[in-house]
Amino acid sequence: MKIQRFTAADMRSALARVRQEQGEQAVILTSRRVDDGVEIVAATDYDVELVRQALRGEAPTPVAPPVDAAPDPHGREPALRAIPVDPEIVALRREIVAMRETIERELGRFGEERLRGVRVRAQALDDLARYGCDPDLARSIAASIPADTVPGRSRGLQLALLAKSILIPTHEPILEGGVLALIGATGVGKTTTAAKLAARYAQTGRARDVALVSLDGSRVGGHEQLAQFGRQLGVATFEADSPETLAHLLERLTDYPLTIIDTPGLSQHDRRLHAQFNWISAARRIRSLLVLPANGQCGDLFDVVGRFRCAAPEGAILTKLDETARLGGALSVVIKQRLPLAYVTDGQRVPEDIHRAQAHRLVLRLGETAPVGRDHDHSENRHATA
Ligand SMILES: Nc1nc2c(ncn2[C@@H]2O[C@H](COP(=O)(O)OP(=O)(O)O)[C@@H](O)[C@H]2O)c(=O)[nH]1
Ligand SMILES: [Mg+2]
Repeated sequence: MKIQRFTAADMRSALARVRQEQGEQAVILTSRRVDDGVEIVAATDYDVELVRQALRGEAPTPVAPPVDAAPDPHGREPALRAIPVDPEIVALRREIVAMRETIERELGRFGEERLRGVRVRAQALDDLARYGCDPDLARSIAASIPADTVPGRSRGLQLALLAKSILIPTHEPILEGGVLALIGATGVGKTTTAAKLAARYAQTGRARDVALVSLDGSRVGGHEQLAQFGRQLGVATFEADSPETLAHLLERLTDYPLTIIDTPGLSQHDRRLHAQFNWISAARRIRSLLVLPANGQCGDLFDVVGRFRCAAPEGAILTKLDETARLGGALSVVIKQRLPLAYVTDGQRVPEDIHRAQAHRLVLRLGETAPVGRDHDHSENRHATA
């Protein structure tokens, strides 16, 4: 069973987070008001038989403690007894899930209609949709625009609100040194970004202070791609094909202030490596950054973030900004998943096309690259770019 604690400003956002992270089968164990909103404890992957026993008052068969159960500050046991398991109750729960979805959808629609009653908010909803922003995020931004805002100011305000919600790490991750792994799906730009980061680090000091490690031996030419970048940059490149060789290699590389690990993408084959990667990270601290393509579909990106949550990435890198006109989708994902955005990349050149993420630049880019809306007053736009 996987038990997690979620906090959010209100019940709707808390439920949305539960659903995003634990899926439709999640069961709410407890909910309560806390200082800054509401807190929900929810469970998924629970053992139906164990719960049945608990409901019948029998001593449950011993099982390993849930590894990722959220620690309860009050030392309470998770409220197992609150989980309904009778088939009828299960059916009922499914209905409740469906009802909850309908209510949330209706609330969303209702909220949107109400927001649309105010011109500047309607404009914000349209603009944010054009940028590719997630509708939930768009509504919460539109709702934060005061109703009496002068129309000419609404676009600036909406971008400022969006910029404020992008988390940017205060320290540049590579400058903290240590072992940094780039994780993410295949083809998103991990290898290229690893080379860009190594080159960027070398620019601040010496090329021999950074090592590159390739774990991508499963693909023909996988190691070679990184090795080629290494040769161009004068950066030492190493390979590891198993968790054991990686652990051994990292021992040898402790003298390097920074080691960047390039990982293969997600696939059936890599799943084992991924699991063992977690194990190694316990032995020597490997931090990770999740690489997400800015031109990806919002839903796919949410999925990827969910799948890599077990590696606990400390932040994200958005790649391929140059390949999208709707950057709002990817930005919505990092905002809603509270992933600090460390870097962005906007081209294939190494190392020129990598930059530290800057919230205001990103939101300005939204306006510049988005397709032009049909029913808008663009006097403000002209004014802004004049
Ligand atoms: N346009 C553009 N292409 C990129 C960017 N980053 C990487 N690429 C390209 O995307 C392709 C896949 O990159 P690669 O680093 O091999 O991805 P990996 O499979 O995640 O390691 C390569 O052709 C890269 O040159 C970027 O910021 N913009
Ligand atoms: Mg690669």
